[in-house]
Amino acid sequence: MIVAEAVEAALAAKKPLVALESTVITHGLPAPVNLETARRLEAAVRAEGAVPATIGILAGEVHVGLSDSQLEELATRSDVEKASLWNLAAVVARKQWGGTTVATTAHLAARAGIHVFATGGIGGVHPLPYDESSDLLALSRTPVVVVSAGPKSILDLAATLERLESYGVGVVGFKTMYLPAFHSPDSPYELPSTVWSEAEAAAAWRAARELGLPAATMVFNPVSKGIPFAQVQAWVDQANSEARAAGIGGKDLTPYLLRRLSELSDGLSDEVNLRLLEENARLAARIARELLSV
Ligand code: PSU
Ligand code: MN
Repeated sequence: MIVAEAVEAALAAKKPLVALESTVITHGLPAPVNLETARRLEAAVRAEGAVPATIGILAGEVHVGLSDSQLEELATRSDVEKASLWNLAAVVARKQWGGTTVATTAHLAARAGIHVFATGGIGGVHPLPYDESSDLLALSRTPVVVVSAGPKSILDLAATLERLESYGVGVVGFKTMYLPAFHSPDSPYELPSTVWSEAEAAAAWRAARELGLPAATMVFNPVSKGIPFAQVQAWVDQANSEARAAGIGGKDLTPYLLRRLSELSDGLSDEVNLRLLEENARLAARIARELLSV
C-alpha cells in the first residue's frame, strides 16, 4: 500500500482523516462529472478541517490518498476494473487499475489506520434475481465509521436492512429515525437507533470499540432536498424490470441502474447523488474531528 505523504503526515500527527472510495468515480458517475465530483469531495473534507484520502488502485498499487493527476487518471482511463473483495488481490497481482467499492475501501481504510469513510450509498440486496453486494458482509467485519445516505435506492431496502441486522452491522440514523434511501431522505423502514449530533456518532463508534464489536458503525445521513420516496421507487421499479429484460446482472447491474435512473429522472438523480456525496464527506469530516476531540 502506498500511503500519500499528506495522509502519512496526518496519521502521524493524529489529525482527522476521511477515506473516500473510487468506484463512484470509475463506475458510478459519467465523465466529466466523475472527476469534478472526486475533486469536490476532497475539497469538502478539507473545508471541514480534515484530510481526505481517496483510495484507488493504479498499475497494481493500492494508493491511500491520490494526487490530482492520479485522480484524473482513474477518472478518465477506460480499462479500470471495479475492484471488490473477490477480485482485489487479482487486480493488484495483475498490475491493473481499479476503482475500490465500499467493501474494498472500508477494508483498505481500516488497514491504513483510517477510522472514518464517506460514500454515497452502500450496496445491498437487489430485488430478484438474487444479487447481494459484498458491501454488507464486509461491513460486518470491518471496524470503520461509514457515512452514507443509506442503501442505494435501486435496492430491496427492507431486505437490505434485515441483512444489516442479521450480520450485526452497527446502524444509526443521523438525526433521523427512518432509513434514508439514497435519493430520498426517508423511507418507511424504522432504524434501530438515532444519533442527534456528531459527538453522539463518535460516541457510538467508541462504544463499539470498547465492546469489542467487529463491525462497522454505519451513519445514515439523509440527503437534503431529496426526491420523494414514491417517485424514486417508480423509476427504480422500471429500471429494475428493464435490467431483468435485458439480462443485465453481476458487476454491471449497479452502474446500469444508476445510469437508467439518471435518464428517467432527467438528470435529477445525478444532481441529488452529487449533493449527498458532498454532504456525507462533510459530515464524515466533522465526525473524524469529534473522534479525536476526547
Ligand atoms: N455510491 C454511489 N455510487 C456508486 C457506488 C456507491 O453513490 O457507484 C458504488 C460503491 O462503490 C458500492 C458499489 O460499493 O457501488 C456497489 O456495487 P455492487 O452492488 O456491485 O456491490
Ligand atoms: Mn452483485
